[in-house]
Amino acid sequence: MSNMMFCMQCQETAGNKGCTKVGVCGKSADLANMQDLLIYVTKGLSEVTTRLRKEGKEISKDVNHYITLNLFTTITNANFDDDVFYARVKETLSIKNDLMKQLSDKEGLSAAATWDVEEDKKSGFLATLKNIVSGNNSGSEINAMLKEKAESNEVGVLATEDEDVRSLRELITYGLKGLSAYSKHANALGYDNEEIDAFMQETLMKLMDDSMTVDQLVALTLETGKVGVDGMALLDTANTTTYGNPEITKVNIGVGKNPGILVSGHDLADIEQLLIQTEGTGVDVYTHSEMLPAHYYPKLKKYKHLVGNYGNAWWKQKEEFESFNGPILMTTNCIVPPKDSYKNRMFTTGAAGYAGCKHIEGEAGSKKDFSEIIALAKRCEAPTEIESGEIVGGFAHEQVFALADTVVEAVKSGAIKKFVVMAGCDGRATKRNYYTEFAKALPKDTVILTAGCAKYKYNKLDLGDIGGIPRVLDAGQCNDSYSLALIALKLKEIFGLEEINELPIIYNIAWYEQKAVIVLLSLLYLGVKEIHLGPTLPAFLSPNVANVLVENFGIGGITTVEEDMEMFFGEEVKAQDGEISKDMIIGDIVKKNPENADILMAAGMHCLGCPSSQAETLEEACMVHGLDVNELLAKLK
Ligand code: SF4
Ligand code: SF3
Repeated sequence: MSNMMFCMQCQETAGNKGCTKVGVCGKSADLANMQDLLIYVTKGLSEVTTRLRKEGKEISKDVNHYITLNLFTTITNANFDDDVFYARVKETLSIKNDLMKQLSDKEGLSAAATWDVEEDKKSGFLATLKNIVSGNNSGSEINAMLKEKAESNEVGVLATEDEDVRSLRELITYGLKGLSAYSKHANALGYDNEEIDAFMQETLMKLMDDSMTVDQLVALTLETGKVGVDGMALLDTANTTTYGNPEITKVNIGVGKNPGILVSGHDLADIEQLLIQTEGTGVDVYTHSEMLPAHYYPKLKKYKHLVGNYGNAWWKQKEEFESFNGPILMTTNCIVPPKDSYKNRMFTTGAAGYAGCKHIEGEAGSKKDFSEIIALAKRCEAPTEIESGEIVGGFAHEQVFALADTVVEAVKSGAIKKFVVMAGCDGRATKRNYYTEFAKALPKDTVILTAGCAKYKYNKLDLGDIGGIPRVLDAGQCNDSYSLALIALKLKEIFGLEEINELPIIYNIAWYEQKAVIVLLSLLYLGVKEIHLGPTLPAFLSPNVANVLVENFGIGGITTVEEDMEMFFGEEVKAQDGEISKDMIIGDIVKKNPENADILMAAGMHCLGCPSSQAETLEEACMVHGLDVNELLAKLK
């Protein structure tokens, strides 16, 4: 096979491990290779655990958690620390060696499962490994061997000539990585599901099985979606049991006068511990990007010093972390390689990591010590204000069910015509401005259902409400896409529909990181059709695999806002063309709706019949009549 291999990490481009795109993700080719090697040895370990289960032997929670964290550590933009990968590869091999001793049937194990045993025979690898494990570390020698292995063509799920097999393996691998994120967060709150762990491990093993046909891999892809739903349910139970059900919440986007700590990523257990440890210290806590939904949970929002959300989605962190002035704690992805100006106040924990940034240790569910971050915060200035006001969120399933009567009434009366699921990820590519423009162009009788950091493209626009129901309903993190599925299923039940696709719901999902893949697979498993993915279709989908998705599920991409409006809404949206604005001609405003004439006359424009009304804009007319254009515009809208 060629040396050009698809990158295991990158969602935006079909890059390769030695790609010139390193500037895009901030990862070196060496680091990308080591991440692939970690997946490779994790597959070997998973083959051993899967066999042990078949032999009726129990696998400990610690091993399950370890495998889950290995997967999560390699997720898009979570960990950029080479040392972490070298250490985890060695530890994974060591765990596997121990478990191998319990395995009765060692016949036909894959190369990934037997790898270090072979090396032992050839080059004394195991002897060196034993030295390392026993603390007698001659790290550079073993690291050189690992590096060599990582660069070999054997490593990587894509080590196959068949592009369809490769594409499906990649799709499933990303799905598993997303699933590992759900599991890891649930584990951190003391929730486990051995069936999910066993599935993840068995599937990792199957990804090395060259006898699996394309059809079998397609079936495995859907099964991954099914377990994805289970994983989301597990995490939802963990979050809502621990912190209560999210509720409608106004979140301050300005700043206070105290120094603050900014918490980013998705791990609620981490922010809770930080809130407990900062209480009464005079240090405030702010959320950033995907941590925003922490404000929606009763048992987190009760902390008075959780004062607001600072900034936007992950990709703007270089400017926002700079102006925050205080320490930043990254609990998961997405990390942008930090600037030197704030690198010494950026900390990581859990699966997140960055060489040169202090890592706060602690296993999932253990007590972490954040005192160093708190002490640093006390020496920092308060954050610089970059915006002010509030945003509203907290529309997870229970909160929406509580509003079900109002929502159903609005649908029945025609006040709400359609829901548009715009969940997913945000990113820096300018083509993603499509989502801002799409949200603005949506007919006013539509409601956006969102989850994930994609919301930052439109959650600060004034999109208004429909009879008190905000036009953007934020269910929470990308992890909370489960809520959107539950809301859809509830509406299906209330309206007595046969199947989910009869609902007036459009799916226009933005994607970037690997968790988006498990959201997609879960929706497919739930039978949702005609999902549109943007800004581009995943590059790793081979033409045949893309065809399977198009033919069986009606998956599509996006084009321009205008064309997509036409596609989704047809005539309806044309009727809404020419939304009233300040620069609209008075005559056109009246033509659009004759009742507008009454509003204009009541405001003092008694000259509607005069010729100038055919040439003057609303703004010009307001100037002439000494009226406030914004006030009048609001009335007309
Ligand atoms: Fe290149 Fe993307 Fe892989 Fe980074 S993640 S090395 S940008 S292909
Ligand atoms: Fe965002 Fe990374 Fe996807 Fe969790 S934080 S949604 S991109």
